[in-house]
Amino acid sequence: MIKINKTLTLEEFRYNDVKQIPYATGELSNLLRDFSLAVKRINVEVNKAGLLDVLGTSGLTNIQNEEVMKLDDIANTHIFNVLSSGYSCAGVASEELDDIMIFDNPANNQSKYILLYDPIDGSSNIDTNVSIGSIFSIYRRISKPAPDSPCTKEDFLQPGHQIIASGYVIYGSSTIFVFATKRGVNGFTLDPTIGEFCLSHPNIQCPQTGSIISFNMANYYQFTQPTRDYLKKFLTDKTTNLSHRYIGSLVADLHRNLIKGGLFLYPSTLAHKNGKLRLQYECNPMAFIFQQAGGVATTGLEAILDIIPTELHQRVPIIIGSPYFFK
Ligand code: AHM
Repeated sequence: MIKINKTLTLEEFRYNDVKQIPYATGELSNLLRDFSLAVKRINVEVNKAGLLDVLGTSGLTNIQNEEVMKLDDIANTHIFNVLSSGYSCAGVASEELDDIMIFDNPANNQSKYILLYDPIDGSSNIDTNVSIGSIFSIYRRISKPAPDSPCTKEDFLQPGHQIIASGYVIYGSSTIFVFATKRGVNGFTLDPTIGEFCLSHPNIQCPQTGSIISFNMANYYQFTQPTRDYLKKFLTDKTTNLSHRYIGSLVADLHRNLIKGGLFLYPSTLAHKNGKLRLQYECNPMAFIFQQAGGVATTGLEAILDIIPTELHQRVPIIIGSPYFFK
């Protein structure tokens, strides 16, 4: 028999993992499978973006008064359609939708989970073929799962330390799906020949330190004095040998820093007093991944994962990366 190296698909990996958890029902695996199906559909649109009519703005604005790109809208619909026609979550919240969407029917009401997502992160990069991503987080409901009990707003306003699983997909030189649970962080690369995500980055650990520092340099003089002092400490230390790298797509910037080690900041600026990035759709999922991989995520004053959300689309400053930068 010809020797073929064994590569686990996402489903095989979850199946093996779930076998080791005596009380697991497989519902979380089904939800991850559903999400992976939606992102495969998004990946097809991203790959043909210049050929299809998916570039540019949709003419709409979202609740935060930001322009919605056509691909934001398309990706949002793919994720919504797959999750609302499956039975693995009771409802969703999207960065592109004003309010939560409750799948109020007896089957979905029995699900333990709800999911929040940013369908396309890094939207300003869509038209120039720069890497973009999708981000999600999954929480166990506070409301009771039962056929006549739909999920509630409260389920979506939990602090990040309650996350059951979070992850991102990066549509880059290859398409990679990374997700974290309390059992670790693993990355799967899409094999386009068979249409499956296959384990390529097992047990990801964030390096203790790193040489990459990422922030929007054009905002430097809009940062507060304490932020500038914090940065100066590293930028003037010749022993650290730092390089500045900033893509402007959170998923791409953080995927690189997670693998290579480094620091990323989107702090408070004059224009964005609370930072620009959204707690529930961007900061919490990424903070959970970094924490499970041994990294750190804070606003500068408190741990990202400890913030009690007060509204769905709330923004927070974020400093995230290798532990060395937080000593
Ligand atoms: P988006 O939700 O419109 O995609 O904005 C979020 C993006 C992040 O991916 C990225 O880290 C940040 O905005 C870049 O912002 P800036 O252009 O201000 O540096």
